[in-house]
Amino acid sequence: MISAPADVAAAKAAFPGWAATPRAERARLLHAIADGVERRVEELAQVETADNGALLRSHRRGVMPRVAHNFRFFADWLLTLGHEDFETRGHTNQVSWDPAGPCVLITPWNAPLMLATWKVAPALAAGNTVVLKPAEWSPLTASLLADIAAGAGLPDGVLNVVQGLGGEAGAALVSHPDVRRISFTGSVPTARHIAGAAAANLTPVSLELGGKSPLLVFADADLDLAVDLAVEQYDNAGQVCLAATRLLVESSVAEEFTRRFAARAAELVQGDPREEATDLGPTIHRRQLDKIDGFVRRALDAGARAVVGGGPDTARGDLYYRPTLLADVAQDSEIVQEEVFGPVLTLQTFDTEDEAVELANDTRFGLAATLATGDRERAERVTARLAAGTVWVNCFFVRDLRAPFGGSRHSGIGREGGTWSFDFYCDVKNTVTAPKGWRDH
Ligand code: TXE
Repeated sequence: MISAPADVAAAKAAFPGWAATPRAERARLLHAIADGVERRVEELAQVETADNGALLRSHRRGVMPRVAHNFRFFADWLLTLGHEDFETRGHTNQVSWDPAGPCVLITPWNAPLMLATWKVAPALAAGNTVVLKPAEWSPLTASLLADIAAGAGLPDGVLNVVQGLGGEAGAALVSHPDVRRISFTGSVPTARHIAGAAAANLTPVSLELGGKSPLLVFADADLDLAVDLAVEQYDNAGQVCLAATRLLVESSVAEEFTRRFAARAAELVQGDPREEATDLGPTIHRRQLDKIDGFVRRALDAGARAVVGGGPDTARGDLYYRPTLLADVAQDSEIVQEEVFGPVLTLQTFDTEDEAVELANDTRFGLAATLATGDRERAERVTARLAAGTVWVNCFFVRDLRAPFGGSRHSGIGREGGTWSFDFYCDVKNTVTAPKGWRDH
């Protein structure tokens, strides 16, 4: 394994050549990587599931094809990125997007290749070189990606993958003075370390962190749709930063909603993530399961009531946590305020729109919010008041790469997607030329 500084040196050495590579050629190589991903979808899906335990069927049919799309999208976007010209008293201003330099990309285990390629694709498209450090719990697909990129003809040193522990390999990368951008997805405590290390070198940082997002269910909603949206929050065993883990339901429909939700949750198939019928696989590791269970135990001790689940499924081994819904929880309690990152939802009720908005916004996070309502005007009113980077109305998890993605407050700094990615991965330059700047030859 190459040590972290050696990889930064490789990225630094490869940068001038890659930055000078014509955009059309960079785009061609990114499409070639997408071709390589598409050829190896089955292998990537199998390996990702073996590594992190998320469902094989979603890796196979959803995630890996979208990984290829990530490269195609940013390759095509690169070709539309133009120069902006305007005039000042006869002088021309020309705004251009220059590649920034070597970028360090640090990614988590819950959606390893998907989250990595949201960063790798725009960073490479913009003309930067990359050092990618995947999470130590899910390292394999990043190394496969490096293999695919080499096979596609990406020059040496342009995409480097470092494997190692966060506190060692990751820490060495983020404190390196030759790094020009750091993009991180992961936990708040790690983000604090990274932001501190980056501050020493004044390296720009993009942080995509956790959430405690609400699902607001109004009495005028299609209740079956609302229940579907709520049950969807158990995807990936709840290990999703965007998950709407706080169900906020209007009092008049709370009983009916809870009854239907419990019935639907009881139908979920928990088991081997490689089986086609499985809805809910294992958690990433035993420590995560213990952490999830700790949150639930403390909530129950404080008076919460388990409407659904409420503990691990020990019959299946030591990695499975039963889908859980906790009611009778206080707004200022740990279970309502902290990210659990497991299949655990809370249920609270409200009587007015004001109360719903107040509860929704009352955490330190601001990543996403979901609304179930049949009233368009209400949706507009409530959306305008929600502190969230993404709001879904009567839907969930719809993601277009042209749209900004990210959160406010403890959910992060910056946005990924479309032009927001290029703004981050480029140094923007304005060139002003005098009206008679040129001698006639
Ligand atoms: O994340 P870490 P962990 C949350 C979730 C979960 C908790 C812990 O609540 O229970 O975080 O997960 C690298 N310098 N999320 O401990 O530590 C590490 O190697 C540089 C939410 O696994 O943040 C990995 O590659 N890098 C989140 C990456 O950071 C360091 C997804 C993420 O690990 C480092 C994952 C350091 N000092 C967890 N220390 C989301 N927003 O989706 C660690 N790393």
